[in-house]
Amino acid sequence: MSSPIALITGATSGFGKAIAIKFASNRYNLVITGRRAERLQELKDTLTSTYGVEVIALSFDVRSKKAAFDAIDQLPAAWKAIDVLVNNAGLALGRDYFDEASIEDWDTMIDTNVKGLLYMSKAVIPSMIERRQGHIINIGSTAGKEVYEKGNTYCATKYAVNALSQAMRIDLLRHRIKVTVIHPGAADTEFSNVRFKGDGDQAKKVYEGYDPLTAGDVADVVYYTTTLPAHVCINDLVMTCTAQANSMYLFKDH
Ligand code: NDP
Ligand code: 8X3
Repeated sequence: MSSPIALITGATSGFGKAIAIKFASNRYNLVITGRRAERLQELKDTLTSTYGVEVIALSFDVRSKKAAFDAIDQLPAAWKAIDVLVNNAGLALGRDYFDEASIEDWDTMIDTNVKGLLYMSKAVIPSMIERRQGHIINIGSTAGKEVYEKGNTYCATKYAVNALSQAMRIDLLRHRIKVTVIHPGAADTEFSNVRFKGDGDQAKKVYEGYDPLTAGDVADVVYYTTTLPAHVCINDLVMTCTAQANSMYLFKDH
């Protein structure tokens, strides 16, 4: 296979799906992952027919250590040479005061956003080390830069993504592996539907009165970080819509 390979977690929706489309349109072969197998198959069919790239769809839960390692182990040898790993799968559950929030929601967020990222990175890194090249792109959040009211554990998981990105960059220097963390602000995806557990009205309100980021905006920036020369690495990048300054300041005017 002469085309580079990108593995994108959480490709069934939002950023992950848009990132998959962006990389496919730039001639990457792709490993796309997520739990919803039907959506993965649909995306695989679209990418192969539209862009003529090769795609492997792997349906599993990143919270399962065994499933994450098995997914990488079972890849054909040529596909183990992953050039770009995008750790995108993640979620927020609930927006509640610390004392009122659900411990089950906390467990799910920690297991997905932090442990899932650790498992996927640990499974993919050996082949990058072997080839002395690779690029890991972690999706953080403005929530990992400033804590906001009722953001508690979601924010903490994104602070962890930020810390782990720094740690990986330092520890993987000797293997010539690039580590980038991108922190988007509010973006209109299925994120708020998931956060508010299917309450569409509450989810819709999050994006009213301003023009939020789109998944495509984030995909463009993720892809851009992979286009730089071998000696250049974007380490840490915060991106918001023009109406947003950070986690706390969002200007709504329409
Ligand atoms: P979406 O809900 O649209 O997409 C989330 C993706 O993560 C889905 O593909 C979902 O796939 C996958 N996912 C969730 N849990 C698991 C799991 N246990 N195992 C495997 N895959 C999983 O949201 P976004 O695209 O907005 O979110 C993507 C990332 O961006 C997340 O890490 C989020 O925290 C972050 N982010 C989002 C922002 C926003 O405002 N939208 C802003 C900043 C960061 P499936 O359900 O099929 O498993
Ligand atoms: C998602 C953005 O502001 O809901 O990470 O935390 S926010």
